[in-house]
Amino acid sequence: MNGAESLVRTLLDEGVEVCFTNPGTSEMHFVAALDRVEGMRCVLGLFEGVVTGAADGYWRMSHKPASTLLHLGPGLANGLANLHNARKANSGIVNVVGEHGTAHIALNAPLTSDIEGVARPMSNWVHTIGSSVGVQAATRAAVQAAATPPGRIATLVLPADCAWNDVPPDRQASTGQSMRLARGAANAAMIDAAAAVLRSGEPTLILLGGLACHEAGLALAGQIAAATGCSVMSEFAVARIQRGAGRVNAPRIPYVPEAAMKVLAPFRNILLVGAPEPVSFFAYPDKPGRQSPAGARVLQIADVGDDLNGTLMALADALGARKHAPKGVPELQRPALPEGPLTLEGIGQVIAALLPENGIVVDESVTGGRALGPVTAMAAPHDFLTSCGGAIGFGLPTAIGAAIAAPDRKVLVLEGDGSAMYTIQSLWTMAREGLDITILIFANRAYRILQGEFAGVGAGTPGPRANHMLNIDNPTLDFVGMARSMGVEAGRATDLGGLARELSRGLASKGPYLVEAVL
Ligand SMILES: Cc1ncc(C[n+]2csc(CCOP(=O)(O)OP(=O)(O)O)c2C)c(N)n1
Repeated sequence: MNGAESLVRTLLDEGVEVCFTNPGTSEMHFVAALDRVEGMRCVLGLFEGVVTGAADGYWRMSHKPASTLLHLGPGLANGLANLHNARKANSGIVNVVGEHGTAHIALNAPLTSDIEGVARPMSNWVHTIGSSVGVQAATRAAVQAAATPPGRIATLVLPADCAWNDVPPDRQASTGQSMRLARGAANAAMIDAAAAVLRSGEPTLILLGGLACHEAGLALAGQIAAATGCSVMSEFAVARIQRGAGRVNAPRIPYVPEAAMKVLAPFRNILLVGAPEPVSFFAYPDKPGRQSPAGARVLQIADVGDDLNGTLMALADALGARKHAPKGVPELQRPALPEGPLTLEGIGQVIAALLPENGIVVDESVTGGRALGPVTAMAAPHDFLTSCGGAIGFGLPTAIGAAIAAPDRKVLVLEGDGSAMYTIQSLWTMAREGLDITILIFANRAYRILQGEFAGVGAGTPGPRANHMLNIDNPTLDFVGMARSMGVEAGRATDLGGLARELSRGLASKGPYLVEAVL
């Protein structure tokens, strides 16, 4: 057994069953090991942003780390934006990054770089393997780091000689799986403080994040709301929220700062359960960064890595809320399919009407999806995944990982045309792997959000050169053609009737299907 085989065997032994890859020469022994060792599903991405984004989506739906295989510093660097998103989503990922053989590094060959230096800003844990004998222990430590609550980015650098050198027979035995670290226990003092706030009768918001946005946490928050009259919302940048008919509706805080501040203005108290304090995405001249109203009390009841359901349960018990039916549970209401021109409201209705039961929605529609929240709150129950780090190019890769983690569920990606172009080669992986993903492209032919942000930051009105940086209409992007060229069936919609037909076709198929909605 060589070091590469030891790595693959140890990953499998630690429960890592999927590897998203984009290899090069220094990773060939790892690739060879995939042939020799049974059980690792390997998925090729044609750009490293696809690879890292897919690992993010896989964790969000399975709560198991996937591994990536990346080619030295530049391969890792190509994957960093989606590693950033994954880190902000608290996703656990084990990156395996190939490195030159140890003796070769001093020769400063073209691909030589400071891999640890590239890895560190987007990783919680970084380690370079020293020998083939050390592979097993290092791999176990990497998986343990990735699985540490709430989920972390672990980057393991594998020099080529550590991959190709043998592990002597007397060092091959399994050392046993690594320990999984537990979530932080509910904090009794914080629960007492939160209960006192909720009993005071002052306007209070429970703001949920992380795993508190799954069905059980939402239900507990809904019981507390029923008992105390408080409100329940979720963070804007939510990794995965379970929503739709039959589930407590915890609307996300809006993106636009003015809208967020308006929503938060009534509250004297904000209790954070797995969510950070709400702040604006960006700094704007003369606008505060914090969105909570001045003078409001903001209490962090539990951090995202803590036992959030345990915290909510203890809080509900302290308030005698467990006997109540949860407040704010919408009933199923499918809108009638609208006709007419493609408006964002109309598109929202079509999506809400057609959304399949238990679907997974990956949202990177940017401005296109702003009307979706209320209408899909009454749609069939679904999981909703959004970008937590704001680096665009997240949606299509994340859908790949989600589809692989949940193969019996339909994935619907809502994707801005500008964002789609960052990782468009994801379509090829979807076709190759036969993934059950429907993609709706909001083809507004512009960086629409930036047109609003231009005024928002006080830059005035864009002139011709500035406008040239904010439009993507010339030449026209042909998403149907791009999809077909990568083996994905596709169709175009220019009105709401056409959208309903195209979306229905995609949702009825078992493979990837792209719909370009021309706005
Ligand atoms: C990695 C990265 N590069 C650039 C940006 C800046 N940015 C934010 S939104 C956006 C354009 C999004 O366009 P599109 O997906 O078409 O959505 P729309 O704004 O039209 O709704 C850009 C370039 C970013 N957020 N992340």
